[in-house]
Amino acid sequence: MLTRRDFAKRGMMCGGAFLVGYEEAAWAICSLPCLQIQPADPFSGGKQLGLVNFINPRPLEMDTEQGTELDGRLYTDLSKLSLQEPVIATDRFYVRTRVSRLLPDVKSWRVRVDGLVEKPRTRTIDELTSAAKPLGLYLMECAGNVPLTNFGMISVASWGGVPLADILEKNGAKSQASRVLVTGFDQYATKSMTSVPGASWVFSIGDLNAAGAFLATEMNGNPLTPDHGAPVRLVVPGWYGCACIKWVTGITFVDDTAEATSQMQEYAARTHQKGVPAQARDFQAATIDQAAMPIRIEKWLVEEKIKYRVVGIAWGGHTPVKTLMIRFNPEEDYVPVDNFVQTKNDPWTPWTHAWSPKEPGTYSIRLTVRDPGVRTRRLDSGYYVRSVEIPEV
Ligand SMILES: Nc1nc2c(c(=O)[nH]1)N[C@H]1C(S)=C(S)[C@@H](COP(=O)(O)O)O[C@H]1N2
Ligand SMILES: [Mo]
Repeated sequence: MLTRRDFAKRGMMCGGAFLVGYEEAAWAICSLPCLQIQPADPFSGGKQLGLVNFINPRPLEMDTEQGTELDGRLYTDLSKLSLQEPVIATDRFYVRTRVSRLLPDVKSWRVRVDGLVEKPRTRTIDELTSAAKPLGLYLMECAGNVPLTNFGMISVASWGGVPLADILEKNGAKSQASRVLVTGFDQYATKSMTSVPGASWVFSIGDLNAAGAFLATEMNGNPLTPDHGAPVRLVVPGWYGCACIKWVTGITFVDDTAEATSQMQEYAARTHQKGVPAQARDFQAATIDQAAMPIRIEKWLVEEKIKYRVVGIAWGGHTPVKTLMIRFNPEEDYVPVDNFVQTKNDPWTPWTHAWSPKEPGTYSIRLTVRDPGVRTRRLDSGYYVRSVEIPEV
């Protein structure tokens, strides 16, 4: 049997495998002659001169932890993403809220399963880790991912853990138990300047099952690190990170009258709710719409001419889209992205596009998806637009 690691190796040996859907397709593609990123590569024989940075109002340290506890962050430098390897190393995976100084001992950690159940019980961390299995590659994005932080609050990891459905099933929930409240440890030694402590979220059981939610104990083949929620966190594939509760302490069955938590209310606008509902049942699923953005602009010299290559990612949504369109300024028209093949919505799909700007100047790069029926609220509002200053053409 092939292990995940074998797949990953094959994927890496075979340039372009990732473009056609990493996991399923790596095998199929690699038994054929390896596909290149594109058949007629306009950059072949050229030399990459460097990168043109996106315009950002303030300089920012990427890929390094800064601050502590609720104000602790790490922003992932997306410009380093490889076209072949979708996973971000754990020490570069974005962090929103660093571990509390008051976190209890992880070796004696337990998760309560209680509320509207016949009999409450607890799961020890040893029970959870011994039931853990590899669950695949999933993306996480903070709902508050913004240009000011170079959109560095989005990453992909290979996760391991226990499907939440396995835990929910075995508990003899009462008939009125339609939802579950997942609670994380949230007491900090220092008061936050910017955030409200209290990370817990109420989900409908149907939403959790549909998303394939799981309790993760492993990330990229190792136990979770403290900043990523050790010893156990929730991952809800396709949902914003605010629902992916770290340091999980409890899973409580509740009914339709459950109140929205402070975390849900803090994130209501950023998860596109209508107002700030008081009750959990009035919250829409905090899912990520199909989205796309450029992550780096490469400057090349090809046959004595300056050329640019835009590299980007597409993610979110639940049905792959056929065409992604790019536009380099409001006066220009949208054109289809050269190399974009999305076969899976999760994890992200990298894409590339050759660009020869007509003159030096400032360009604002915007993407759009024209597939009917695909919801793209953030793309529609220009949320992921990035600007660059092109010095020479
Ligand atoms: N207990 C707890 N869980 C939490 C948070 C928190 O503050 N406390 N922040 C949430 C938010 S807003 C995000 S985006 C993700 C980030 O997970 P990461 O830091 O591992 O990337 O964790 C979520 N889980
Ligand atoms: Mo977040």
